[in-house]
Amino acid sequence: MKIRNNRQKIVGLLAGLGCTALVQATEPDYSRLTIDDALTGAAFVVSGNLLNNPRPELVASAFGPFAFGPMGPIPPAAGQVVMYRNAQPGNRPNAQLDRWIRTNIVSEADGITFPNRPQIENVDGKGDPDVIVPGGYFFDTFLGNARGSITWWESRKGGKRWIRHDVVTDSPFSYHSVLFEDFNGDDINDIVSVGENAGNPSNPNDDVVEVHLFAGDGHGGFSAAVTIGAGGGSLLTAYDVNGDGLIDIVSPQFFGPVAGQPFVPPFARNADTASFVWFENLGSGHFAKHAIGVNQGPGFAIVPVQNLLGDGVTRWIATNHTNQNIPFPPFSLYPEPAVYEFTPTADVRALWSVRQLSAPGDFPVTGGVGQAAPGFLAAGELNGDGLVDIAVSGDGARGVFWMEQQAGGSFLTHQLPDSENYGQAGGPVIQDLNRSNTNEIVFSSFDQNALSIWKR
Ligand SMILES: [Ca+2]
Ligand SMILES: [Ca+2]
Ligand SMILES: [Ca+2]
Ligand SMILES: [Ca+2]
Repeated sequence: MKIRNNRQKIVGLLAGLGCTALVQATEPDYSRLTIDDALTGAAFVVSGNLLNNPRPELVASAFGPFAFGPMGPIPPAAGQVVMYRNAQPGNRPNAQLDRWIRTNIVSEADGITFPNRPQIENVDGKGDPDVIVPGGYFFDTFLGNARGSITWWESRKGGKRWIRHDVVTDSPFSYHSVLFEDFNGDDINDIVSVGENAGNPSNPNDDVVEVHLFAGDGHGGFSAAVTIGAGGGSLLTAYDVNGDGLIDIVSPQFFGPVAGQPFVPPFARNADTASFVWFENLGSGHFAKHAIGVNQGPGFAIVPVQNLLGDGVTRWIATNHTNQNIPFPPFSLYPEPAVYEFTPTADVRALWSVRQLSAPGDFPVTGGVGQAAPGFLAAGELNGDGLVDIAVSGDGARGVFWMEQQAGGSFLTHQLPDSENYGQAGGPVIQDLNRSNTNEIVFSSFDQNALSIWKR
């Protein structure tokens, strides 16, 4: 507090001298605005332009309320997907951010178990953008269930009505994200997702993880899944990694052989035991898997950032998902929770160069097995100095964080204010939601059943 007071005094002096740019750069004054405090089991949040209006909407998914039985938590049978529209019409600068109008895209009555990361796409190629909803719970088959799904929800009447279309339901696989691109070379967009069936939570050897392609017909219909690869993980990115005009698939790996990574000598680690991989699109629905990094433990997220360091190079920011509290292998042998940067090398099929961006101890996990850090992340300008920064969910490290890029390309991790216990957070969205010329940061929190915006 003392340091903060001194800093404020200096900030005040500098402001008096007209050094506002420097002031903004060193002390972005974020405050938290919670726009929904009753989003039970809040999971993922994305942004996009769903309606015929100039401002972006937010779309959040939520799992619903958990019950607790003798075997532990009981996952709810149905969750919801909610759209939030800014209540202030028009597109004047500095719009308000605290009032949003809710519309349910998916309601509990629709029976979607664990709606995961929504994807906004014009699936049928007409009218307004639609929403694809991958669903399912990793360990559901162990409970005797097959409730994985991919559905898409057709926007009607300017987003007032949402018509359900099923791609797959009652699947033993859970789906956490989808990609909507042409993956089989017929110029018609398909859905690709990784199906994960993690079996018995205490058995790391029974995991089934496959890349599934649902071929599109261009009118909103999709064929049954064809398996196009083994492994991969929950949260995918579509990107032409090798620049040959064919869209590739970039993925972290969490379930499957990567769990045993510490027991494989480093020289023997391959794409199956890798923390992060990409599936090279060879055309006609064939893919080849390549390792990106093999030493980071179970992977959680990997996303591209154009010009991250200001040198014109697209680099990738990534998180693993580990827990320094667990004293036994394999958990105790994983690298500490960290944010990494990967840069493709001249041979993009060889391992990419890696740098750890976070410092030791930046993401201390609360809890034991089943809890890990960090979570998902995104890049954007967050403090007004022109250098690209990063926002990252602590997940099992119960807060949300921003990593300030400093001169020289190093990063300094800060916790966002008022985010104590804002755990297991989805997002972030980094976007200027209100034409204020500054980016907002949006996270949802499972622990707090909340959807919140950090603004400055
Ligand atoms: Ca296709
Ligand atoms: Ca490619
Ligand atoms: Ca910055
Ligand atoms: Ca703004």
